[in-house]
Amino acid sequence: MKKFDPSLYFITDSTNYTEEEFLYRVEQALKGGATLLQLREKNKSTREYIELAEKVHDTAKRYNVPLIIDDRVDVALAVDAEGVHLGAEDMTIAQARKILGDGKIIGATAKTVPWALDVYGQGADYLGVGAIYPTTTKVKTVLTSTDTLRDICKAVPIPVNAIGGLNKGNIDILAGIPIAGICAVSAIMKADDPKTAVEELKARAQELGLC
Ligand code: TZP
Ligand code: MG
Repeated sequence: MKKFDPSLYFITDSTNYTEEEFLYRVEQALKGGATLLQLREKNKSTREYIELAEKVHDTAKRYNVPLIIDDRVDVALAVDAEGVHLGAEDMTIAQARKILGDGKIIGATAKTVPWALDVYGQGADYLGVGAIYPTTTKVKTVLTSTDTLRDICKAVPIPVNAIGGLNKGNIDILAGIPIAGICAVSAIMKADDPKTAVEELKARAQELGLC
């Protein structure tokens, strides 16, 4: 499967949740209309990552939403996930493409135009660009300006998603930039009700013509 809709890209963070609560929240977000799902685990063993990915993949399949695995091509292969997301410290996009073939989605982080052109040239299917705003999510990142985001959108023909500190109250800053969608972790993961959070974020993004 290669066709995917990045418009409301939900990226998980299981920190501080029991597995049961985490899986419930993921499912609620899918019910709310998340169009793409990324399992993002930074502290699990390989085996734990695979076990959780299997469960999340079972849920995602019931909603027909592709599952992207953060950082780990081996974990993606082990659970036959639909794709991976790779950053500057991970395997290169070219290496991942060689292993995964053309059928899998490969997403890349990019924070500058040259970087975006490089990963696009290596075969990336979409880009995540940010952080647009400071974020409280466990991440080593610097801010990316909306001018750079716009330049990246214009430089590559693949979908570009904005990421970093985004929520329904601040995505108006993205209006007029030809992004394909928005990524959110905490706005959904930490919401009282992840289903409503996705519905509201999606409605606001649509209102602003962002997706
Ligand atoms: N890459 C850039 S910012 C970020 C990642 C993974 C974290 C986004 O999380 P949040 O909670 O939506 O700010
Ligand atoms: Mg990574």
